[in-house]
Amino acid sequence: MLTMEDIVREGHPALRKVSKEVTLPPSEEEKEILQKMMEFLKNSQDDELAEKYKLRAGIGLAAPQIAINKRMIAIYLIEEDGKVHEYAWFNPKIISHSVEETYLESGEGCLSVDREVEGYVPRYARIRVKAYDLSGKEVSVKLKGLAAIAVQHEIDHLDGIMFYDRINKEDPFKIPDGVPKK
Ligand code: K3U
Ligand code: NI
Repeated sequence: MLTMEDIVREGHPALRKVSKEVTLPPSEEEKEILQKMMEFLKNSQDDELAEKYKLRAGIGLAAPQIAINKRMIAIYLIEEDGKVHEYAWFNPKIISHSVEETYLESGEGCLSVDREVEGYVPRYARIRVKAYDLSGKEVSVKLKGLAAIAVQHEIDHLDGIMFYDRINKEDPFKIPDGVPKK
């Protein structure tokens, strides 16, 4: 199983590389890595396992965060209404998005960043993602809310982008231009 020791932190070169596409169909080894990434997320959200293995809770993980520069991400998120977002994806790509932007008022965090970074991270409010699942089947999923933000955060990792790169340097709490006025 993966633990926090497997997660690389700021300064590791893997976090700044553009990751390579996975050749399809994925190999058994690539599928096992992606399954382990999903297992990590589930364990990290299980109070007992998180305490036992000292895991920080995460809803998303990208392969570069375990020093593997391949385009693979896992998302595990249960929304308040019970909707489960469980995605283990190869070669995810945003194929369309809203003009409208959004951001988390609490800012974003990252398992590869051991410090608080304050500021708003502009994200598309709605996205459609095309990807390949663990069986190698093409999927197309429409997302909004935290799930959409998490997927954008993870795809950024595949492109060597950290969430704080997107925070306005002069005014970290400036409401992004694409956010509708209340
Ligand atoms: O957003 C997080 C969360 C954890 C438990 C419950 C609810 C929310 C933790 S931060 C997180 O999951 C990162 C993971 C990372 F760094 F490895 F990519 C992804 C993320 C998703 C959405 C917003 C900000 C960060
Ligand atoms: Ni991150």
